Amino acid sequence: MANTEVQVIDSHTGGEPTRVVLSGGPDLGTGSVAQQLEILRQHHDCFRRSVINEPRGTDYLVGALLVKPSNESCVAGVIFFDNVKFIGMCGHGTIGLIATLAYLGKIGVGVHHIETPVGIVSAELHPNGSVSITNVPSFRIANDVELQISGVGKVKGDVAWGGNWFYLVNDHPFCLDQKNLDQLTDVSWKIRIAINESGFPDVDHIILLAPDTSHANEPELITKPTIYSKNFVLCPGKAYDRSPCGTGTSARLACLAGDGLLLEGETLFQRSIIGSHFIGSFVWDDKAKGSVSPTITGEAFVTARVNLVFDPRDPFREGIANE
Ligand code: PYC
Repeated sequence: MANTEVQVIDSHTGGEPTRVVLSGGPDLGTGSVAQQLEILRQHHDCFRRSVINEPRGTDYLVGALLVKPSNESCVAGVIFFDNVKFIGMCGHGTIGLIATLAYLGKIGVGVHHIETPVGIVSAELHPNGSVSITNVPSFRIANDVELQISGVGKVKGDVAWGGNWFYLVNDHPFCLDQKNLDQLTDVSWKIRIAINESGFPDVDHIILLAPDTSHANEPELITKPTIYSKNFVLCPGKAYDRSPCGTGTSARLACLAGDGLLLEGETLFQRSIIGSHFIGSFVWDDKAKGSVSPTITGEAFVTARVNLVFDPRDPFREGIANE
C-alpha cells in the first residue's frame, strides 16, 4: 500500500501554534460545519490524533481542519481540535487560519466570515498583518463560584462561555510567572476537577487571572487600554496556552462587561503567561441576557508548510493515544 499525505501549514499566534490542514482530510459530506464535526468525531477521531499527537504533533498544538462552509457568506469552514478532543472555537487558531489564508494568497485585507461548529465568526485582516476576530456571542452563567481544594486552598471565579467553557479564577494565591508553569498546571488541573464535580461538568479550560503590571514598555496603542491583565490558561489536554486564549479572553470580556468593569468601546490588554498579548473589546449582543459580541486582536506568523506522511507500515501512524 502507498503512503498517503496531508498538506498542512503551521503558524503561531502569540506563541501558541495552529496547524491548518489544507487537504487530505476525510470526506465529511456537505452539511453544516457542526454536522461535519459530528461525522468527524464519530467516524474519524483517528484523523485528529494522527495530525496532532506525537510523533507528528505535540500536546500544545491546535489543529484546524479546513472544510467546506454551508453558509455562502463564509470564505471557509473550520473544525478545531487538540490532543484530546474537538473544541468549539479557537481564537488564536482563527487568527492563525486568517494569516495562513493570507500567506496562500486566498484572502486579502478586509473582513472575512468563517463557519465554525459553534457559529459564524468574522475576521478582519488589517494592512499591517494583524487580525481582529469578532467571536460568537459570549456570556457568563455563574459568578463568584467558590471552591475549596485540598492542597490548593480556596479559589473563587466565574463560569463563562466564549466559544468554549471556562472557569475564570480571579481570587487565588498563585504568582502568574513563567517560572511557575509546573505549579500553575498542577493547581489548574485540580481546579478543573473540582469545578467539574461542583456542577459544571462541561468546563474544560481553566484561567487564572492577575493584574498585568509589566505594560510600561509596550508600544503605543491607538486606544489606551482600560484594564491590563495577565493570565495562565490550561487547555483540555493539560497543555497551557502560550497565547492569552481568544475564546478565554472573550469569556473574560463577558464577565468584565457583566460587572460593569469594562464598557463598550473600552479595551482590555490581555497578556499571556509567556508575555504575548491580545487586545479585546466588546459591544453588547443582548444586554438583558449579559451576552456580548467580543472582538480580539492579535498577530500570527506562518512557521512551516509541510506534508504529513502516513506510511501504512507505521504502527504509530494514527498518533500515540494519550487518553
Ligand atoms: O485561543 O481560543 C483560543 C484557544 C483555545 C485553546 C487554545 N487556544
